Amino acid sequence: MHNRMENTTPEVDLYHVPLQYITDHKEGVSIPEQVEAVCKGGCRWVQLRMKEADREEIIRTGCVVKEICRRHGALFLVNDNVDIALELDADGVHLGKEDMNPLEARRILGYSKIIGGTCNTFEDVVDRFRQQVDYIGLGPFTYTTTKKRLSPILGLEGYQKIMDACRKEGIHLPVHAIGGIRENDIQPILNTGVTGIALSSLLKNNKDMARKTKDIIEQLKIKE
Ligand code: TZP
Ligand code: MG
Repeated sequence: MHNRMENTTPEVDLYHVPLQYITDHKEGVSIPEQVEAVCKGGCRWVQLRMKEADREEIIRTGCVVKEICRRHGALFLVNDNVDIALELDADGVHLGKEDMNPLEARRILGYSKIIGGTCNTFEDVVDRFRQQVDYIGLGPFTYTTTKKRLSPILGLEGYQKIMDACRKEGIHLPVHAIGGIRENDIQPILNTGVTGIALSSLLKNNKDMARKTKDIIEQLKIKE
């Protein structure tokens, strides 16, 4: 199989953007404020995830978040909704298993946009790779309350198995671990071969989101 990066054209090399922040509701801190904080801390990849909001609210918030991301040179992706990603002219979309097929999303958004897909098993990875996604979100690492209807937990062993199988089968693409990741998990997770992490709670639940983001980025750099 080929390296996905050979036949796509996102302007950014996703292997080199190892931290993705996934937005969530936080009492007293709006989503734009969250995004401003993580960008200030050095995060360069934001996924707008607003599971409880209607289309209008997502668009309204997305316009503001996109401008913050642009100002900081951060990628701005939208969760689930290809049509909202299109309307906002986002950098891309992240698609779960119940969302639009990535090939269809590609047809709609074009080759310059980033399309990511959720995976829980090696079979999912093979499917997503064949559907020409630019990166995958692989998880959950462990239990988290951020996502409802969580897929089976992978743990370190799960990541190791899947990443080994990817290497064996020649599947090379950026892989972000996701789901319940705490600070002490980061190095062991990276050691399995994943190329980055996607975080919500760990950053969101910190009083100083910018500072925590900076700390995490330092840890991700050590790996390089
Ligand atoms: N998918 C699996 S976990 C998750 C998504 C979108 C949210 C992030 O999890 P956490 O534990 O809040 O970092
Ligand atoms: Mg989804």
